Order: sequence, then structure tokens, then C-alpha cells
Amino acid sequence: MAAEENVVESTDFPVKENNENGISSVIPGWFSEISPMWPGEAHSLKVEKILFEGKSEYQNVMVFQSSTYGKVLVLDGVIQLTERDECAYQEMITHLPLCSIPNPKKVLVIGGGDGGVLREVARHNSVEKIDICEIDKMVVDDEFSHDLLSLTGLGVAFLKAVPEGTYDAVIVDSSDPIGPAQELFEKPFFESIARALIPGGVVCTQAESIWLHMHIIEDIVANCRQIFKGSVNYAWTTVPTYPSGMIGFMLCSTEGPPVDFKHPVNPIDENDSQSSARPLKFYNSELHTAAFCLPSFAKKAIGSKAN
Ligand code: SPD
Repeated sequence: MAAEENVVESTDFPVKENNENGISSVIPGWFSEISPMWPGEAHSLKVEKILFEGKSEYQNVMVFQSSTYGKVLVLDGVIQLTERDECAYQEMITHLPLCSIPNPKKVLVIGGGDGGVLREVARHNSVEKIDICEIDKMVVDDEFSHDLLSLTGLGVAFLKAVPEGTYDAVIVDSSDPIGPAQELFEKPFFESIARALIPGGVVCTQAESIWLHMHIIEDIVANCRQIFKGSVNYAWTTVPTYPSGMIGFMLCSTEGPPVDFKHPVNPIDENDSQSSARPLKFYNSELHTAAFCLPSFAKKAIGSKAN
């Protein structure tokens, strides 16, 4: 990319006004991600073409072709994934939990209607059943979705009805805690997950950014410490198109066979390139362990509360 293309004159800055939700806009040729969740900053991507725009029962859905990150899925003005960097999120949110237990068989994915987490869970040969709860059918129908993805439903209600001790692992691939995903960050939801897991079962939830959302992370950690009597850990990954360029995960296990999240017992990277249609792009066992190392300020705030 030519250097001049990166330089935006202040008079040409792409954001002129907010859309009807008061968040992001595509103005002249750029998408800028503006949200009260990250006030005072907005990452922008150049738009080549808008491929889909719609309003579902729950949220605004947009898919556009960007000039540098491939196709981009946006919900209520917030980037959910791009073709170029989705691997850094989908591989980590899936393999951090599934590589931490010996033999995952039954997995529940909450959210994840774009199919990326499903693609990653399917790499694990031990997995016999994957249930998926995606609230929004329009997300399932989008250009990213996986052919195998069919079940939609409300994660909160689904979990309440699930028999105790059903799943080896639950992955919560949610959007941010405003709008339809808000409940997925609250204590009763974590209690339902703990109930749905086998002893020594694991959960991995999207847990926001240490640069932007420490108060949210501290609340999640405090709730999880009360609910999950095994391990409670925060890990993170880089995602250039997410606010602050990174995102975290809360990993917890229920009482039972101990789970040491920092040391994977079920490595997937060794044989992956022979067994999969698309080899892993981001995850490996070294990165798995490194993902639990926190910068000092984050360690001070949450490190002592997690273990
Ligand atoms: N700030 C956006 C966080 C989005 C996390 N979920 C992404 C879903 C991708 N499957």
C-alpha cells in the first residue's frame, strides 16, 4: 500500500456522522468502528464493496469487501471477523480449551454463527457431537458460515434445559456485552455453563481487552472464581482488526480431574497439516502456553484473582 493511502487529512477523516444506532458509518469509502465501548478511538478499514446489508430481528448485519483484510463481518457497527485475521481468534478460542483436556467428545458452541469456531472444533477427532446456539439466523446465513451449521437458538434458554453434566467443553463466541450478547457476560449464565459441564469440563468465553475493558474482565474473573471450582485463567491473542488489537478469553474448569490450561495435554498442531483441509494458521502449542502470560498491569489487576 502506498504511504499516502494511509494518511488521512483531518478534513477528509472518514467519520462524519453516526448511523441510526449512533455507532459506525461507511463514509466516503471507509468503515470506522465507533462504539461507546471504546470511546475516543476508531479503527478504520477501506471498503472496496458492500456485499450485504440487512437488519435482523436482533441487530444490523453487514458484510463488506475491504482492501486489505478480505471480507469483513460487522454486527451493529462492530467488526466480528475479517478473512485475514479471523484465524487468530477462532483458532485460539477453540484450541485453548479443547487442547487442555484429554478427550473432548461433546462440545457446545454459543454464538459462533459465522461457523469459524465450528470449523476449528471439527479438527478434533475425539469430538462426537457439536451443538451450536446462535441467536441470529441472519449471521448463520452470512457469507462466512459453514455448511454444517444448522442449529440456531438462544444460548441462555438452551443451557437452562440441558441435563447437568452434558458437555466436555463449552465455547462462548459472543459479540460485545451490549445488545443481544449482554446476558452472556452475566453471573447466571456462567452458573448455567458450570451446571452443563462434566466434572473437569472446560469453558472458554470471549473476555474482551485488557487495554479497554479491565472492569468487565475483573467482574468476569470474580464471578468465575465463585462458580468454577477448578482452574480460572485469562489468556489473550492479537487480532489487528479488534479494538486495541487484542482480545482475551476466560478459561475455567469445573471441580473434578484437574485442568492445567497453561500446558496443553491434547496437542493438535503436530498432525494437523496432514489431517485437515486448511492447516492451522495461528495456533500452536508454544503460543498456547504464552497466551496465559500477562503484561504487568493486567497481572496486577486480574492475575492474582485468576490462577
Ligand atoms: N469486539 C468484537 C468482538 C467479537 C468477538 N466475537 C467474534 C465472533 C467471531 N466468530
